[in-house]
Amino acid sequence: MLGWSSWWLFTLVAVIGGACGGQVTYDNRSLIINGQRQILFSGSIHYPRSTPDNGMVWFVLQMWPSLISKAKAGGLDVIQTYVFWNLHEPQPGQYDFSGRSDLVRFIKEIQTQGLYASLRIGPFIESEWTYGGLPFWLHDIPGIVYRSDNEPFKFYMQNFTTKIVNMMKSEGLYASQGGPIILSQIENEYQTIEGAFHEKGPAYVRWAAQMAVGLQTGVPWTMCKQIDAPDPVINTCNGMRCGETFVGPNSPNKPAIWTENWTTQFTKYGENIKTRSPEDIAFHVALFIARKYGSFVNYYMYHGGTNFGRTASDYIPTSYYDLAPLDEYGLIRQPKWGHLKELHAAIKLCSETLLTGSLTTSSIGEQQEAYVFQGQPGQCAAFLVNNDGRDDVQVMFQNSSYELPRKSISILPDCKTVAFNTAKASSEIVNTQYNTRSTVPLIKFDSAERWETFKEVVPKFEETSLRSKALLEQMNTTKDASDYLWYTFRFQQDSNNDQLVLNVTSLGHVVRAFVNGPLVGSAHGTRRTNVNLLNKVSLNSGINNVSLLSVMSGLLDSGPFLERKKAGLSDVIISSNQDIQNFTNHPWGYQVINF
Ligand SMILES: *[C@@H]1O[C@H](CO)[C@@H](O)[C@H](O)[C@H]1NC(C)=O
Ligand SMILES: *[C@@H]1O[C@H](CO)[C@@H](O)[C@H](O)[C@H]1NC(C)=O
Ligand SMILES: *[C@@H]1O[C@H](CO)[C@@H](O)[C@H](O)[C@H]1NC(C)=O
Ligand SMILES: *[C@@H]1O[C@H](CO)[C@@H](O)[C@H](O)[C@H]1NC(C)=O
Ligand SMILES: *[C@@H]1O[C@H](CO)[C@@H](O)[C@H](O)[C@H]1NC(C)=O
Ligand SMILES: *[C@@H]1O[C@H](CO)[C@@H](O)[C@H](O)[C@H]1NC(C)=O
Ligand SMILES: *[C@@H]1O[C@H](CO)[C@@H](O)[C@H](O)[C@H]1NC(C)=O
Ligand SMILES: CC(=O)N[C@H]1CO[C@H](CO)[C@@H](O)[C@@H]1O
Repeated sequence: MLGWSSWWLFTLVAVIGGACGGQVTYDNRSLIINGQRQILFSGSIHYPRSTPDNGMVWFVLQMWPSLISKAKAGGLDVIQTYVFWNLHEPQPGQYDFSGRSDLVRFIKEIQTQGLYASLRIGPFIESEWTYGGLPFWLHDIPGIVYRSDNEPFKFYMQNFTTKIVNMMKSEGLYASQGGPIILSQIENEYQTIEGAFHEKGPAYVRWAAQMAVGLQTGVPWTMCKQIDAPDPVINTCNGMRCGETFVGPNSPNKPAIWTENWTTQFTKYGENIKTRSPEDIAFHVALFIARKYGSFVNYYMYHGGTNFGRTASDYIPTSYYDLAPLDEYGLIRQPKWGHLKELHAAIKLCSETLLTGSLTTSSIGEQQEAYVFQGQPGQCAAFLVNNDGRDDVQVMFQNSSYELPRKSISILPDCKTVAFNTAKASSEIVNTQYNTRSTVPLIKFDSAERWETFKEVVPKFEETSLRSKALLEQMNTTKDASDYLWYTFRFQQDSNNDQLVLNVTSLGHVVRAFVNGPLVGSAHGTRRTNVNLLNKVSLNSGINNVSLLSVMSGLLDSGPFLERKKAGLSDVIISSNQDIQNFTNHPWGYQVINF
């Protein structure tokens, strides 16, 4: 914790050191800011996935300033964020930019700390965020088809994009106005679904590019994973290995930019937690710079944070990219943070040579190659690449011998001395403790007065007011007011029978079944499979009451025709050895649970 006096001093220094933007253009080597080519390291931090403050314990919960300063200390130049449409426009024309949604405050914090910002407006963002960032009210706009050459969708997309751009302009936040924003993104990985829209796909891409460019931000626009991004919009690479997979800019005057480089894989319910080693990340960053003239690399995520409330998409837990260089709580995660910091420092030692020098590639072994950038007389930088995943090797380069660990790249900022090898962590990092988190209790919730209990009533068909003769689609019924929808029905049975099976199929995501009162079973699906509940039940002679609670774990965030996607129960059957009773088309009663 800083004392007050040093806090003021820190703020003063930070303001003086603040990023002053300038004209941003580009050529085929890099973005050009105020006439200077730049190699930029960027990291994604999404403002609504952490807390600006809570007005109470500011030094603990004021996360934005500390996240940004730790990113800066890790060698980043740029903070990248999406803009979250459904957070900002929960109802048409009603906006919210308060608290965790305070985009302007977040961008100004980046500026205060002397970094640049990259604003991915989308406004479709995917991002494991509910409905991919689209407000659910779009669903009920007549004739709408999302992300296509469709007038209603284009109207609302242009309306929101304009709102955000105008807001940034009125606060003077574009680099062209002296602010920190040097780059903006329109749409998001659209190419992956473009084919589904036939000729309306390319038409939409052209429209989106033209609309964005027409907003005159004074800084370049990108489209990620979009090989046909129209000039002057820059097509950028997303993925884990852009040094190998990126086909390159689609026009000879555009730079090679990597907008999404996974630092780990996001976690899904029911699946194992996967991570990515710092050595693998560093290898591919160095390869992208050496082999593709890469000049901008963004880590997705640098800090993942928390999916608060109902903001996560289907089957995504509240913790987001906890294994990123900054963990969910904003604590530095070693060795990832430190390893990447050393990589950034090594690249910065030779950035001028990389940005102006001419590149020659040569073979220095069967699976080894050298990338040499030759600049002004005396300027030379080299990347020695060992693609061999099994063996460490000894190579000769410019008459000197170098040891290259398997699957690694050595960076020689002067073509002589190894400043960094992507597979070797420095002893300083090796000696820090990995993967430990210590916590200090601040508040205890152990007094009885702080607690209340609630007992939920299982509604019966009689008690419901919304009725239908068939199974209703869940999202269209809840209108996103809740994740919980009761489906109830009743039916007459002539004799007692305890040899029956209740079979419920649901398109998402959890089902809990109550028969004549008690819970008889529950089931859930996964990101790839539907829910199937099969439970033995016994029924009484007379009226039986079945209540099925269908729970969604967030709305879907991807795929074409999102507006037509379905969730909730699709088939309900009760069967015995002799016969099947099909309740799919039967009188049903519904109740939306609002908390
Ligand atoms: C960049 O453009 C210049 C001409 O402006 C050309 O000579 C050079 O080969 C290009 N470099 C790359 C990497 O495409
Ligand atoms: C957005 O649409 C609203 C009506 O819903 C309108 O009042 C507003 O002017 C529009 N804004 C822009 C920037 O087009
Ligand atoms: C390597 O050695 C050869 C022969 O001694 C010499 O001609 C050449 O200039 C040397 N190259 C470098 C880069 O030192
Ligand atoms: C949504 O519900 C309304 C009635 O509230 C109905 O008219 C409409 O057809 C439903 N749409 C879909 C896609 O199910
Ligand atoms: C359960 O119902 C589904 C959908 O009607 C059906 O495909 C499946 O075969 C049924 N399972 C059993 C065990 O009856
Ligand atoms: C089902 O609900 C009705 C109406 O509340 C009730 O009369 C009936 O006893 C219930 N059936 C069972 C088996 O609990
Ligand atoms: C139950 O009825 C629905 C709607 O008519 C039908 O699609 C489904 O195939 C039926 N299921 C069985 C197992 O007969
Ligand atoms: C190309 C690629 O793998 N893109 C992924 C990058 O990360 C985001 C967020 O985790 C995913 O949504 C993309 O599919």
